[in-house]
Amino acid sequence: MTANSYTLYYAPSTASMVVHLALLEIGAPYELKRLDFRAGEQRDPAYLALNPQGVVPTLIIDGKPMVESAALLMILADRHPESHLAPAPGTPERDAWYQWIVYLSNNLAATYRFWFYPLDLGAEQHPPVVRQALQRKIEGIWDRLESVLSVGGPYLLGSEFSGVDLLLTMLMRWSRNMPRTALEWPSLKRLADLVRTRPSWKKVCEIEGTTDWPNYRPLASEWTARLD
Ligand SMILES: N[C@@H](CCC(=O)N[C@@H](CS)C(=O)NCC(=O)O)C(=O)O
Repeated sequence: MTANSYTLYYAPSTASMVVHLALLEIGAPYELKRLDFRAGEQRDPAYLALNPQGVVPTLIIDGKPMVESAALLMILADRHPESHLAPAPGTPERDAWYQWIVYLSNNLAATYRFWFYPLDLGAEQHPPVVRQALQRKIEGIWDRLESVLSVGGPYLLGSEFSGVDLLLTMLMRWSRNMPRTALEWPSLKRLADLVRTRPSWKKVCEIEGTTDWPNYRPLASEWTARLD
């Protein structure tokens, strides 16, 4: 086994996307293993041995399975400082980088999990009151980010792109079938437009076979939780 050997277990359009994007930004060789969610491959015992929660991503780093998309982004940034996915350690920019990764992961990603997986809250479908509460929470996060980015953008750390912008853009993309997509917030749209012009974004869409996300406005009748 050589140093920097990476195998990413992924499913298109999911939390594995940010890890895939980071690997592409780094330019390190990696192997991909796609899981078919419809076939329930994430609950296969062999996969559960790697990732007991039965979710993606799992990144095998030099033979060791590691999980949690935000942690994997931080680990990859540390292992490849030359990729500038993170500012230098010990700087105020690095402090802000940690802050935003944890904010996005704890607030936005965690709320999305409930939005997309009603069974986590014990129901096949959310009652309208829960659905509206989750939508309000997500939109409140867009409001907060918009106020930060409108004065301090275009990126989350200001003028410099970093890996946290990959995380944010992936999470914004998940709103594309919601009543209001994150692209309705102008400074968020500006950030996403910048990230979507990066070669890593184009490449990830090509490899995973996902669409970029158009300015799609669903009809109210289509307001269903959909991952793809
Ligand atoms: N906190 C985890 C969440 C991972 C997660 O929920 N992944 C979803 C896709 S976005 C998944 O694998 N779902 C399959 C399932 O729950 O059956 C992370 O960020 O890595």
